[in-house]
Amino acid sequence: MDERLKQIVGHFALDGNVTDIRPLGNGLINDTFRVVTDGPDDYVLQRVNQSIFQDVDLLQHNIDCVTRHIREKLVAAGETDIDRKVLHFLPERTTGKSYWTDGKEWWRVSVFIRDALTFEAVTPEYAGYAGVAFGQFEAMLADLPDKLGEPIPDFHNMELRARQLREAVAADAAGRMADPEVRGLVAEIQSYEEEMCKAERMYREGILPKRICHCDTKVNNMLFDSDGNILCVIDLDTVMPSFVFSDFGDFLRTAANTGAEDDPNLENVSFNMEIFKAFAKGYLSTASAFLTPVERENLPFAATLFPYMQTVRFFADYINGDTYYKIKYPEHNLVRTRAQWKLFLDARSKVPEMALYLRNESDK
Ligand code: GN1
Ligand code: MG
Repeated sequence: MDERLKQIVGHFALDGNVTDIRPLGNGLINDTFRVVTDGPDDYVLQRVNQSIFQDVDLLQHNIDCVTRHIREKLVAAGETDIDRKVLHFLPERTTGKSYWTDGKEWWRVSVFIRDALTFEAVTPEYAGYAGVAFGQFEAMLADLPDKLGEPIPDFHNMELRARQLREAVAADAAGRMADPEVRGLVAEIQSYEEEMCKAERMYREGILPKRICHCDTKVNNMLFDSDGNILCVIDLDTVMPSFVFSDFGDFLRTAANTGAEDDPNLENVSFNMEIFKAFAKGYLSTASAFLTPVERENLPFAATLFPYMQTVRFFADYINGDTYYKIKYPEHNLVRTRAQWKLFLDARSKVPEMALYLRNESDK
């Protein structure tokens, strides 16, 4: 066991003795470990990536407000097993804050949720449960009394992401623009830019609201129980005001992809309409209560926006020389870009079918 990690864990009041600390999950940003104890609970230890989240105080403030609010709602609704339905962060022993820092690194500890399953892919049935849970998550946060900051300003702002790609291309910091494939892909991606920046325009026109969203609803950030119900949504770092498109679109980007996010075989990658339909149906069953017509009409757009935005983000990182996402091999971000691009094109070709499905659902 890593003694340094054990020391860090010692800043939090755990129940029981630590018997092991081992890597957990496959997030692309933070470092995550499972802390095994001989007590009743295990814990999750996480190092917050401070080069990405520069204001950890603000970030943890958001998380504290959101988890407290959800917990209160669950209690009020008479829910059982609440500790498996919302994350519980331990206070640091001396400051009482939900993180410990030595000024260089930021760490936090939460209770490990027992008997929970995570998936990289889901069935239509599970996608339906996920849709219901997301609508509920957004509805629960609709009356959050606290004001949340943006831990990453303009995180899901497509205009900003498009600008970052242009800046990466202009700087060509890693010399990757010499590759004709890269140049060709830049031009192809940019030809859709105006279409894909529609949400920001609607926001400026005052016809699209922002609501508190999770903003990282990829399928492996959900914990399911053994019956397929969503226990809770984890990875709350990016909870902030955004368009509802964020959560709807990012879930489908991962759940409706028939391949992997970084699939090297593009034949595996396509947008699965059965997952779309099941998820959308579940989502509308709980979110219809608050969605405006503009939000609702643009859900098919949301399903294309997130593969597009992720293409742009992976690609900008590749061109910048891989400074943001963890990579496993040198071309990883290019492989991710190609896979997300294929997914975007396929999802976009299915927009009419998505729109038709949603219209039929609302006529029911
Ligand atoms: C990152 O931390 P993780 O791996 O859940 C990223 C998301 C991307 C995702 C792509 C803070 O999420 O926005 O969609 O990778 N998080 C941040 O897999 O940039
Ligand atoms: Mg994650």
